[in-house]
Amino acid sequence: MTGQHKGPDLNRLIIVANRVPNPRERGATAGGLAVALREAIAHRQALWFGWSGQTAEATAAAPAETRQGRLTYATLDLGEEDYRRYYRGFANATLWPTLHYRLGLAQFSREDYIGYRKVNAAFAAALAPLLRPSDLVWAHDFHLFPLGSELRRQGCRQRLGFFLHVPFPPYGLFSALPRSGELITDLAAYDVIGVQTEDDAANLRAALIAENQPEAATRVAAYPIGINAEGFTALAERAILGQETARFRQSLVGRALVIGVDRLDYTKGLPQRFCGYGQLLARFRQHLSRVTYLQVAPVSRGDVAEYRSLRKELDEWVGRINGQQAEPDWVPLRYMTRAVSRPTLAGFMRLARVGLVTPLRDGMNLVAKEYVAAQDPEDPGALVLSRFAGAAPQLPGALLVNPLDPDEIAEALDQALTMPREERLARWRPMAEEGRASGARAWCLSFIAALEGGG
Ligand code: GDG
Repeated sequence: MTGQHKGPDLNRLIIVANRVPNPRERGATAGGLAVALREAIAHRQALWFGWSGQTAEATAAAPAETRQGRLTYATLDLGEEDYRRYYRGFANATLWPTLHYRLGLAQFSREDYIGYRKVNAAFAAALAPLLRPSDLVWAHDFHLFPLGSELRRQGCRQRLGFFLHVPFPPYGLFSALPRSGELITDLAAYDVIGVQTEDDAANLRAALIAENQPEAATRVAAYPIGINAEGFTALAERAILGQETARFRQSLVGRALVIGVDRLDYTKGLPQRFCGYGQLLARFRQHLSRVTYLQVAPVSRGDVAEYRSLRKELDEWVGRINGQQAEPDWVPLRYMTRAVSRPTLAGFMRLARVGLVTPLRDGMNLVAKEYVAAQDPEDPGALVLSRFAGAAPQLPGALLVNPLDPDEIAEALDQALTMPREERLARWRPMAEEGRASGARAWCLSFIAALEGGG
């Protein structure tokens, strides 16, 4: 990175993503993507294109545009039927579980698949007229596998990039999905095909080769996403002095805090994690009444059946653990399904002795990186991390666990809670350095450099 930006000479960047952040809401509930992209594109002309988050009778043919400085947002409302088939159906109930290695949870319906392709074609038809010849197009995530080939069908000759935020499983698993060959072939329309980790890259290359796209396989590379670590550290430093963190700290009355922050999703391993915490209290009795675990789990995709049953299961776990272990003056597990503001989250993470991040599979997992960035450099906490998070190879100081094994989680929690300060420092320092060096901006710039043909 040179640190210089040439402003007007830079090619305009077109970000295409299922959801476009609302320009007026600066992020109480911002997801991983919005968090990572915002400042990284601050010095370019950019167009952010995608679904408005609203439904209408029929999918709009032309987008509504809002300008904010150099950034234009262009959004389409989705027709009710398209929303059900494309978003709730094929994207969330078919592709999401499959890409997270959960074939048993995947539903397949031919109508949903057709709806998914139809919305990708509608996005391409609405976007193509807005494109200038030198634009760079960067499509995000599993909602948009076919977008590149649909843009080519519209006659677009721009450089097209695709980044998959979630894992890509081994071909043997992915190919069990009906029509998976078409989806893999669609990816060959992109000039740059990015994934989070080397494992994902190897899986996707093998899939492209198996589907007779060996040349496209050479365009696959890993671009591990990062966060704005300095920004998050500053947020945590400010928040720790604020009223909300002070109130929360008081409520802990000196007990060690374990924190978990995840969208309420079955990939995040929450039942196993709660069970692991229950095992900690049952097996390592010295922690009784000395530890509090706060799990923030804002509800997502509440209209998909698996998410509703997960919520019920977690309610039961919380009731069981607190019912069995609580004292009149101690609630071992505090659980909230409301989102909290980002500064509040940063303050709570800084306060926590342990960050507990145990997804069953995760493309990257930004929470693990946020936890590291939020720590006090004089007295950092310890991170317990799933070995199946894409972030694991980048966070060697974490205590890695198999998230399916509650006993292993309990043992790691005990180790983290009793870890001497010297060891916490030695584990944390290199992770914090790595987090600053490979942040959101570096991630964006390296992908864009590849898209420009220079990377
Ligand atoms: C996908 C991939 C990949 C969560 N609760 C609250 C809140 N959050 C924020 C976190 C973090 C973000 O949401 C979640 O990011 P993750 O990376 O953990 O997970 P996904 O949403 O599944 O994201 C993932 C990511 O894309 C980027 O490529 O890492 O693997 O699945 O920033 O802090 N933020 C606020 N309140 C909450 O209650 N403010």
